[in-house]
Amino acid sequence: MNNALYKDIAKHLVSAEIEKREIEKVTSTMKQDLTVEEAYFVQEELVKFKLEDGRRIIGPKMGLTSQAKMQQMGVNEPIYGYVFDYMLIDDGGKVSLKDLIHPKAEAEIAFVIGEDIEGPGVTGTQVLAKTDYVLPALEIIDSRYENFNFTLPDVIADNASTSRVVFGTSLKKPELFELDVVGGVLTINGEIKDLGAGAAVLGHPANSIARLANMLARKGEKVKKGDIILTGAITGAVKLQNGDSVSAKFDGLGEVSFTVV
Ligand code: OOG
Ligand code: MG
Repeated sequence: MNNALYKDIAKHLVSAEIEKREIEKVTSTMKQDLTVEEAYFVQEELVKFKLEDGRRIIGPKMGLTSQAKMQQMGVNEPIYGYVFDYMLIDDGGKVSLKDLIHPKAEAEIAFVIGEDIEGPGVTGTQVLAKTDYVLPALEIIDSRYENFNFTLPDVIADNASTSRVVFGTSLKKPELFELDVVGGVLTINGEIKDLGAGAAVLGHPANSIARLANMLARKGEKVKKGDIILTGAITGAVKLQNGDSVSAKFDGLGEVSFTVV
C-alpha cells in the first residue's frame, strides 16, 4: 500500500465528517486488509489535511481504555486520535445535531500536561509528576462509520471517532486526588445513564497517558507540555437526542455540561 491510498482514505473520512454522512467501513471498501500500523498512517494524513485547513491541535486523546468501551465497541486495544480547536464547546454550551452524524457522549478525566513526556517506558507515576492539572470532561464521539460499526484499524483511521469536546472550567492539582478511586456519573436530563471510577481507565487515568506516550514513541513523537488530553471514557457512550441536557460529575473534580440542540 502506498502513500496515495492512505491519503485517499483520509480524504474520504474527512469529507464524510464535513458532509455529515455515514460511510461504510474502510475495511469493507477501500482496503480490506488495513493493519493497525497502516491505519495510523491514514490518521496522520487526516491530521495533515486538518492542519493544512488551518485547524490547530489541542492535544492527542486516548480511546477504548476501559472494559466498558472495549466491550461496547467490540475491540480490545486502546487507541489514540487528536482533538482540534474547532471541536471545542464551552462548558454549559450547545452541541448542534445538525453539525454531526449520530453523536454519543462519554464522561472522561482530562489532564493538562506541564512538561514533555517522552516514551518508551513511561509510567503513570511519571505522568502525574509532569501533570499540571486534572479536570472533568465530556467527549462527543461521532464515528463516521454506519452504526458506529468498525474494526480497530477502521476507528484508528477515523481519528478515533473524535468530534466535539467540552472541558470543565475547574482545574485541580492531581496530587489532591487518588484519581483511580474518584467516581464519576454521566447524567442526561437528570437521569443517571452510567457511572464509573477513574480505575476503569487502565487502572488509573495517568496510565492512559503513559500508554499514549509509549505509543507515540514508536513514531518518535511525545506528549507535549501544554497538551490537554482526554484519557478515555470511564463508562460506555450514550447516544444523544435533541434537547438532551448532558452532565458529567466527578467527586471533587467538579462538573461539566452541555445541551443538545
Ligand atoms: C472510539 C472512541 C473511543 C473513548 O473514550 O473510549 C473513545 C469509539 O468508541 O467510537 O473516545
Ligand atoms: Mg473518548
